[in-house]
Amino acid sequence: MTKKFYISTPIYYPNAKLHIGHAYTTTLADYVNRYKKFRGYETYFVTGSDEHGQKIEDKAKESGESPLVFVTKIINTFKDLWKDLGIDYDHFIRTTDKTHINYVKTNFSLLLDKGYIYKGYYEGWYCKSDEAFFTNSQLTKEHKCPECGNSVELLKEESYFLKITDFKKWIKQALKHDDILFPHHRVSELINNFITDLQDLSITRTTFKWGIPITEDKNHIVYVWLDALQNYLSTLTYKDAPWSVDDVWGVDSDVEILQIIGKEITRFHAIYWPIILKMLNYREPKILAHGWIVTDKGEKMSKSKGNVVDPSLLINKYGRDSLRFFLINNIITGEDGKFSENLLIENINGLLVNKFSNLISRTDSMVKKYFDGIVPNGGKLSTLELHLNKKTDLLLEKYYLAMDQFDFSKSTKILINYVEKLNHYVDQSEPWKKVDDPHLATILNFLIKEIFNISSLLGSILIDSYEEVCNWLSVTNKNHEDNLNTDFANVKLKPIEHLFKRI
Ligand code: ME8
Repeated sequence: MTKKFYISTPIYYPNAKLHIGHAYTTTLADYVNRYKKFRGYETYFVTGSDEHGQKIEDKAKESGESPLVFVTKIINTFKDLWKDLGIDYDHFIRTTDKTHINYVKTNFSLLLDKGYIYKGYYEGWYCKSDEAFFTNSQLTKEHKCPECGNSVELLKEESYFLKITDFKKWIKQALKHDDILFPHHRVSELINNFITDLQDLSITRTTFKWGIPITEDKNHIVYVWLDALQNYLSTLTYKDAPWSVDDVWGVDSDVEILQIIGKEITRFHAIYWPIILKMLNYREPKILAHGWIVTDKGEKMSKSKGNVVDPSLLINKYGRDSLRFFLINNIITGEDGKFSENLLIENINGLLVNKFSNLISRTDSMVKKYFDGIVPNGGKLSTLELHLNKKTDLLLEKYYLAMDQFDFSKSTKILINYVEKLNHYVDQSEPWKKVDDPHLATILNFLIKEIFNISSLLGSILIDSYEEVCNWLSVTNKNHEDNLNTDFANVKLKPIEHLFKRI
């Protein structure tokens, strides 16, 4: 039976254009999704936009538009960015879609019926820009929002609550013992900072209108997080969804799940979200909370700080493969990592040009020079090739392990390390000195096979380069691990440009 994989990104707020931080999360998700397809999985990849809430309502007002007109314009820029970055998602969900709205309303009634929702009053410090309430003890010393540092206001209003505290013991145990949250060190952080003080979650608002109205009480709209989190379920109720909610989230499901998020929304995804799932009799998610992209000076990039980098400019200037590679390789998965244009250029020149591109162009010119561009048949392997063959087996094992442990930045190091080994093999075997030696054919046959192997693995990141390599080798049946170790003997090489150029 084909194995199945479900992957999601956060749904982003359409209050401004996306920046490199959002591109980071979505690139990671695209990478894993392509990798899983390569391994033979059927996959479903969802991303989208989180459109309700006071912040968006205010922004739309400022621009003199209705909220829906305002967000629709911004969402088009999201979709353009994903296209430019090569993000191959299956579904773009909008929380203003009728299907999603109906789903949220129905589940609200269901949770109310089950006794998990009650009506009361909420009083707390509210941060508009994070759409989140904080208790007194969670505020900073300066009495500001602990997440973004902005001012908070004291609010008291009638609200419906979700009985989160009923599940306090359960979630603590689940976080400790089940593999819900990666990297694991975030678990103790979460337990120490949030579980001890855990309170029921306020899930409706009466002070603004831009949200999903509940059927039971016309003054209340669903508060953004209960609305937003359920996109991961409702996406499976759309007409074109390949699987149902039960197929993916049912307790007996064997679909693998991975939800990639930035670390600042871990509290919502690793505490409230599993509890909501539990209330609905669904199973636990698997969450990877990655670190932040920070500036050279170590400041978090964010819309509110105005220090963001526009990924579209980088794609135009350096190409999407370079940006995708940088993000996955240079930001240690799970930790904060710096972005600057200089770091990107160093990465392109040092790894993609000097190592990867160079390996292909030197091999290409030798096949063209010594064999008229037709890949020769290989003969008996020498110890050098046999040694490398062993390394290839190990490479695959190590690469698959890193990917399956969600250690994406390690996975690229493993691949680049193999590219280095292949370059070293060329230097050691000195094909240019073997013009009259029958082993020359074996060397070049072997190199072409290994270049295809490594390009196929890198192909989940370097999507355009992989296309070019396939074109060079006339490969049509691509992107599958069964094609590894293809013998290209007698294939006429097509022209190939330098995949990456020195900057
Ligand atoms: O939080 N570094 O949306 P959002 C790395 N709508 N990743 C970053 C980043 C940075 N500097 N800045 C943003 C929301 N991100 C909610 C989510 S989900 C049910 C609702 C990425 O537009 C990272 O993935 O503020 C982070 O979690 C997300 O963008 C926040 O996007």
